[in-house]
Amino acid sequence: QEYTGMKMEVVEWSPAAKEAIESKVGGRKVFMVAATLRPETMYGQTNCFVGPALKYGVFAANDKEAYLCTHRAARNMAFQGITTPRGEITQLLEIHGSQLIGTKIKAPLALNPEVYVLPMDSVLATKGTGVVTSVPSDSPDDYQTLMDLRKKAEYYKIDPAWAAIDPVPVLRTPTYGDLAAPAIVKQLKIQSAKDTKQLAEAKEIAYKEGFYNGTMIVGEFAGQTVQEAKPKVRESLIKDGLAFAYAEPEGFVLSRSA
Ligand code: ZZB
Repeated sequence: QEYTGMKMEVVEWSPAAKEAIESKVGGRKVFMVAATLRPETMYGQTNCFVGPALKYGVFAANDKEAYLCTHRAARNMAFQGITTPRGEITQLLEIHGSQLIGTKIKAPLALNPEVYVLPMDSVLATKGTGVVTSVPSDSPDDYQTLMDLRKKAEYYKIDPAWAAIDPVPVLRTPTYGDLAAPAIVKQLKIQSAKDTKQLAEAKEIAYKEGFYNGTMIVGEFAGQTVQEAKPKVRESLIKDGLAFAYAEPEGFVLSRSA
């Protein structure tokens, strides 16, 4: 899988993270790195998700920057030469996902340029970076999780203000309009993020519909099809230093450690 690694710069740590992190990064700028397959939807980011029960690390990328992700992702980045020196992992500290909730970060390209970190139980430690940027307009999982968090903010121990940004229209499809994910969630009568089977189906529909029938309605490539815009948005993010190419080299990593 060829992901785009989005560099989401930390603006303000949550109180629990501040204590654990600030003194240990050697003055480096810290970025949470979110792995996405949908760079063209980055205009519609409204928050970011981590797995509250997952373990994360902050890893030196070089003398000036550090990346927050799972150890597994840091290892892949080191072998891909994304961090230096190539093949070497420099972990600065370890932190639990739950401690990151409420951290404020920059979301490159987003119409809402600053967003908060929220919990999502279905984030997999074995995929991407373990950090997921949330686009509720086009990702059914993100939309339903955001709705659940809003409904039960107290239960999830979040400040409602962190989940206050509404889905932002990014692309238009003939069948589902400007907000495909909410429309598909409604159509499939999905009630909560625990409806995992229907959500998997919704994701499949949203992917296909967006990719084959979507037209951009915001950003530099508004008016172009999603298929045209996707690689252009990606290239522009990478050129501007806001993202990098990140591959999920399952076989590669296994053969290295075998
Ligand atoms: C932004 C985005 C916008 C995404 C969208 C999807 C959609 P796949 O196809 O199963 O590989 N993701 C990334 N890492 C994780 C993780 N560790 N655990 C759970 N989810 C993760 O899924 C790749 C997508 O799953 C990624 O692309 C990311 O969310 C999420 F409008 O980034 B995406 C219809 C989907 N729409």
